[in-house]
Amino acid sequence: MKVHLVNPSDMSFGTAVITPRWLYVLAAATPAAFGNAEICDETLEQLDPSRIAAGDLVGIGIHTGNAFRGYQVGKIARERGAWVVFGGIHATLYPEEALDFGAAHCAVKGDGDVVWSQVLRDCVSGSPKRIYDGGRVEPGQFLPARWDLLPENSYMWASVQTVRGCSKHCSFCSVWRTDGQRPRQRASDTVIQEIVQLRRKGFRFMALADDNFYPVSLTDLRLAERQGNTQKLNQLRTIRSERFELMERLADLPADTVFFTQITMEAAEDTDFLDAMRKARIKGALVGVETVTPEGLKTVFKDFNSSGVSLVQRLQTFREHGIHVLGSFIFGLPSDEPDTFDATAALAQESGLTFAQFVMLTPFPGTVDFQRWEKAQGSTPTRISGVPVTRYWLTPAASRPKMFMPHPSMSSEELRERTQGVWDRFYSLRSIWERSRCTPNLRARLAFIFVSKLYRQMYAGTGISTDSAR
Ligand code: B12
Ligand code: SF4
Repeated sequence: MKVHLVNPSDMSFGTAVITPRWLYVLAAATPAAFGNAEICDETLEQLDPSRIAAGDLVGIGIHTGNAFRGYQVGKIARERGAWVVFGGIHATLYPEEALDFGAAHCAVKGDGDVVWSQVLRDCVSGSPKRIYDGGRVEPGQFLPARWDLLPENSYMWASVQTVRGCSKHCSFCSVWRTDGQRPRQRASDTVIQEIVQLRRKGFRFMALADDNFYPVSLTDLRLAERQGNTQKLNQLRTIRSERFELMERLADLPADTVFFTQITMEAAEDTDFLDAMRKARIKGALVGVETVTPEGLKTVFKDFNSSGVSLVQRLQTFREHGIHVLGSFIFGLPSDEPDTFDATAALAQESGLTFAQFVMLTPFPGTVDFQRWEKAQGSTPTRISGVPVTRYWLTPAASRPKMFMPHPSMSSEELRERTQGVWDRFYSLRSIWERSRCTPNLRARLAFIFVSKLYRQMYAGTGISTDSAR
C-alpha cells in the first residue's frame, strides 16, 4: 500500500510562497513500513490520478477554502480503488461531510501526529473506523516535519510551528476552539533542529507558523499574580522563559536567516520581548489590528487591542524595536460607519506599518460569528445553486457571495468599494515610496515597491476574508 498525501488547490503555479506544513508532518507520522509518503501539493501542480493504484491510501488535508477541490480529489482517489482519508481544520469541524461529499472511508478530527499510524493500520486490515479523533497532542508529541521529502526550489518560505493554540477568544477565529486556549509550546531543541535542516536545504526565510507567537502577556502574569494563583503563575512564567530561550537560540543562527510570525499587539508593552525578537531576527509580524473603533473591538471580543492614540503608539513601538508590522484590518463589522474607512486609512499610514491587509468580515465555521450567522439564517437559509449559503464551501468559489453578513447601514457593494478605496490609498505609489524609506539603499527601495504592489495585487479585489487576524 502506497501512502499519498494531497494538499488540494484549484490553481497550480509551479511555485508557492509557504510550505504547507501538514504534508511533511503527516509524512513524518507515516510508519517506515509504508515507505515514504508520496506528496502532492496542488498549489505546485495538479494531482496525476494515474499515480494512485487500487489499494493505495490517499490522505487529503482541507481547510474551508479548499474543501471543494479536496472533495473532488477524494472522489477521484476512491474511483481508483484507494482508501480515502480526510483531515485538517475543515474535516475536524465537519467530519461527516468528508464522508458524504468527499467519498471518504474515514475522517480524522484534530491533530494527525499520533493517530495517523492507527488509521493506516486499520485500513491495511480492511476495517477503518468512520471517524477518528486525534485530539490535541501534547507539545512533546508534535512531530518534526520530514523536510528531506521537500521538492527542491519550489517554495520561498519554509514553515516551522513553535506553539499551537491561543488563549484569546476572538469572535471571527476558530483557532481557540479547535486548537485550544492552552498554548502548546514545542521545546526549542526540536524547533532549532528543523530550522538547521531547512537552512541546509537552502532556506533563509522561515515563517513561524504559530497562531500567536506571544502566548503569555504581561497582563496574564499580573492577573495570575493578583489572583494569588501560584500554580498558574509558574506555568505562565515557564512558557515565557521558554520563549526567550528559543529566541536566544534563533539569535545564534547565521545572520542571513530571517523569520516572520503572527502576534497580538499586547507584545508592544513588553519591550524585552520585542528586543529578543529583533535579536532573533524575527523581522516581521502580522498583527491583528482588526478595527480602529472601540465598539468594533468589543464586537469581535478583542478588548485587549487598543484604539485611537494608544493604538498608533503600540504599532509604532514594534517599529521602534526593529519589527516590521503587517497590520490586518477587518471591514464590515456592524459598528463600521462610512468614516471608519477614512479613519482606518489614516491610522494605517500614521502608525508606521510596513504592509497592511484590509479583509472583509467572513463567517468561518467553528467561530462565534459563524454560529450567530447560521442561527440568523434560520431553518430556510438562502440557497446558492441549491446549496444553503451556510455551507458555501460546497459550491465553486466563483459562485460564492463576496459578503455573507448583511451590514445594518451599508450595502455589500458600498462596503466593497470603500474597502478597495483603503487598499488604493495605502498602496498608492506615493505612500509606498514614503514607506520604502525603511530599506537601506535604492535597490532595496525598488524591491520594496515591487513587493508592495505585488502584495496589493494578490490580495485586494479577491474579496479575501478574515483570517485568524491575530
Ligand atoms: C501558517 C498559516 C497560514 C500561512 C501558511 C499557509 C501554508 N501554506 O501552510 C498563510 C499566511 C499563507 C495562511 C494563509 C491563509 N490562511 Co492560514 N493558517 C496558518 C496557521 C496559523 C498554521 C497552519 C500550520 O501550518 N499548522 C501546522 C500544521 C502541522 O498543522 P495543521 O495544518 O493543523 O495540520 C495538523 C492537523 O490539522 C492534521 N491534519 C491536517 N491535514 C490532515 C490530513 C489528514 C489526512 C490527516 C489524517 C490529518 C491532517 O494533522 C496535522 C498535524 O497535527 C493556521 C492556524 C492553525 N492553527 O492551523 C491558519 C489557518 C489554517 N488559516 C486560515 C485561513 C482562513 C487562511 C486564509 C484563508 C487567510 C486569508 N484571509 O487569506 C489563507 C488561505 C491560504 C490558502 N489558500 O491556503 C484558517 C482556516 C480556517 C478554516 N476553517 O478554513 C486557520 C485555521 C486560522 C483560523 N483563523 O482559524 N495561513
Ligand atoms: S485571532 Fe489571533 S488572538 Fe484571536 S483567538 Fe485567533 S489566534 Fe488568538
